[in-house]
Amino acid sequence: QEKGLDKQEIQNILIEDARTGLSVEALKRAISNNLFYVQGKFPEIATRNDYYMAVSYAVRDRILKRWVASVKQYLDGKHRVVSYLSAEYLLGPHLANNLINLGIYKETGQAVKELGKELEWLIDKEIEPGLGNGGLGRLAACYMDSLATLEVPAIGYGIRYQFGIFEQDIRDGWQVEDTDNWLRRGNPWEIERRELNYEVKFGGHVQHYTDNNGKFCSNWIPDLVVKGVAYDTPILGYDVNTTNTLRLWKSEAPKSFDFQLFNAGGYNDAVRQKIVCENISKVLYPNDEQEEGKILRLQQQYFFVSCSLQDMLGIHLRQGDKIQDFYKKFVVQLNDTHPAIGVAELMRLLLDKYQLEWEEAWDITTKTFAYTNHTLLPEALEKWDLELFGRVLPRHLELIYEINRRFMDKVTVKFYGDHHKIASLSLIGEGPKKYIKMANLASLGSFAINGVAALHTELLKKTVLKDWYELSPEKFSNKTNGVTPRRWMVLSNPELTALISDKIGEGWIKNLDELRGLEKFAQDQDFQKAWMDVKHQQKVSLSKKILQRLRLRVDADSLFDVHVKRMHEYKRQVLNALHVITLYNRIKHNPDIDMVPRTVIFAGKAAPGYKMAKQIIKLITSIGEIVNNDPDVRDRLKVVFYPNYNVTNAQKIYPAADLSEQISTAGKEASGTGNMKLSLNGALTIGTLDGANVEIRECVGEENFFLFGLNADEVEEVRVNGYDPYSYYNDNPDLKLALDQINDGYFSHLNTDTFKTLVRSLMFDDQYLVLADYQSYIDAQDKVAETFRDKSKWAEMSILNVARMGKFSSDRSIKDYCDEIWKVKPVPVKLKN
Ligand code: GPQ
Repeated sequence: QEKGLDKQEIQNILIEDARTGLSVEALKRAISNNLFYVQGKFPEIATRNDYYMAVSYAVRDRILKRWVASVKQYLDGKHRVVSYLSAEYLLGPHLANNLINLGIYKETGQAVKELGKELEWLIDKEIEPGLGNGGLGRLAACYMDSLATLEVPAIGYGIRYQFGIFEQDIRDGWQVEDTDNWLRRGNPWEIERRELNYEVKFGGHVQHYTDNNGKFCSNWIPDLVVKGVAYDTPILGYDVNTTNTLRLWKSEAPKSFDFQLFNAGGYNDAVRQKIVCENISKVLYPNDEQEEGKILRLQQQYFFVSCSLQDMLGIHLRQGDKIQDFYKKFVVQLNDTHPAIGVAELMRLLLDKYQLEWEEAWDITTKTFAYTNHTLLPEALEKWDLELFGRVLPRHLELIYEINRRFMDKVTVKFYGDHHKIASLSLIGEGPKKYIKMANLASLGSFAINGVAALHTELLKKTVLKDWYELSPEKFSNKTNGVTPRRWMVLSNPELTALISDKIGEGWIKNLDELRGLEKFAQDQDFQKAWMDVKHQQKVSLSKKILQRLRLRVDADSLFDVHVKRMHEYKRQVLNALHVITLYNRIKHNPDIDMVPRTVIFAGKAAPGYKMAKQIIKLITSIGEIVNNDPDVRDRLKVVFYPNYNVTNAQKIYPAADLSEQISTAGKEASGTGNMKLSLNGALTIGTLDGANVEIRECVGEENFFLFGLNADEVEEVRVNGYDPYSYYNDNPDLKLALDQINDGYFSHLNTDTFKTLVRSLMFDDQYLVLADYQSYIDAQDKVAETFRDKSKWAEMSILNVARMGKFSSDRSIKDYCDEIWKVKPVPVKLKN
């Protein structure tokens, strides 16, 4: 035993060979080699991207070694595996995250420096894979990180969109969209697995016949066959060897197909077919919590789910296991209803391909799937027009009819005479047009159903999934969301990380509850000062970015009031905008008013077809134009709309936030996760009792949380009694003034059309009760400002917020899923030569 190294460490050194060593020397050699042998360049002519690639490949080699070890280990032991099905993964840039999880950030920085470049400069070159819209896709990414960190065998399945979420630009104050060609410079993090591909059928018709044994059989004759090719991205855990797989499917034309046509002289048809096939994984639908009902979207869903299930069955059978034991090997988590077609697809595979009997197939299926619901918004609940569905998936329509027939037989007996309940449980909705209810398919086909925050789960049981809860209460549980502290603290806020680790060690990075150790320093003057210095430093950095990007100077001493998330009426960016106008009017009314200077920072994308959300962006930028250029305002108020909110930009914004805006109408936000990230970066929350805000407030203490607004029950009550926005407008002069200004064109060069629909909605049919919460919100904001004047008090509250946020690590969420739903255990991975 040498120099206090333990056995494991010595072994680790031995098994890191010349190619995958973690020392500065080894990294330097690897980067140089890659520049030469992979990029075909030498330093004099290498571009920034060449260096980025060279470093990334060096990192990838080190991850591959751990990946291979993980796969071997999983296969040897026949371990139970979590399969996460998600139409979205909002991963964020890989390089820096992998350096942190490998523990070689410093070493790589040094190696790159010795090669005459700056690591940060390369990290900033990466184009993030934006394969998701917002919270749902980002949650899947946090969960992949935690699964690997907790050493749980897992595979994430999804779609390799060629174009991810659009890039947002602001022109003349309006959002404009540009395509996200994220693959244009190549992707060093994925491995194309041409040999791993499956055929997926679409359309056509189904033949029925009885085989020689008298068995009733079905044969689906499609009119389109698409090939799904696997692209694997290794997901390395933090401070472990475990490296799981994110397997994304790209759609292509099967070779045989176009040749047939080609030989028949149908060249144009062949080319058209190829395009049809490739279109399926071409682009991410940019709607957040809004169902689209388009054929292509259904095709996308079925495409990736079918590839994934075929892949799992293949893995299972290759290990020599019985098909009947499939559910013991894999537990399949449905990330919302987007992959719910998997229930019918697994039935199809078990019945039509593996020739099982119905009861046996249904038993396996319902022991395989678990379903997470992410929303209570009715417009987000997926429904497919039955006729359209039948055209795309004729065999699945038959199966859904049969699943439903058997289910309805039971339900009709159980709830005899209760037609309303029976109709509500049916997988098929009636009306002028019949439709398929995906939440019902997911609920019936799963052994577990969960919501994503305590309040959300309770409301699910009372509203959207009420009948399902009454039918099978044992299926329901809550799994409050979490976020990974690796990306959202260590990576995005290294200064805060260093300060925390200096006080309580580094254990918190893997065991976030250890943040509790900061509590005892909350009143420590020196610590408070160091804490606020870090925050100030982050605000200076963000101010520089804002100056560069928007040519707007903001004061790093002002209160950074941050509202960043998708643009949605229920998230109530408008309520915040009304507050900004109110502050502005106070200044105009009393130009010498002594107020706490604020910088109000908004960011977020609007779905391209969501008119109201786009109008809200225009409102914010228009207010900014007036406020930011009014000499009366001086340094007391600034409004920023930071364009193209994505993971990269979020990592820059969170660390600089003083105040976190979580102001959705109570009962509308399922959980929220930005609320967690901001609080973990020391921001205090102003928020309603919605989603995970409720639990955050419980944890940090009500005295450290700025609460306002109606709660979910009161919101319901106001609605039942008839919400009358006009009365709030009439009775509140400040509110009246703000709304009149918007309406009269004060912020839109006297153009009264610009915000017409927005104002009309607020005053006459707003479902989100903005005006009802206005005064309560203003009062809470005044309290925020007063508190901010007392720097020591603010620091104390900020420290306590962070210290008490341990619950909101995605490690905790994943542990709960593992113990209570998935029944999987960690499988530590050892490196061997
Ligand atoms: N969420 Cl259904 C999305 O981001 N997109 C969706 O399509 C649906 C939900 C969000 C939800 O709004 C947040 O409250 C959650 O925190 C998040 O999912 C993760 O559960």
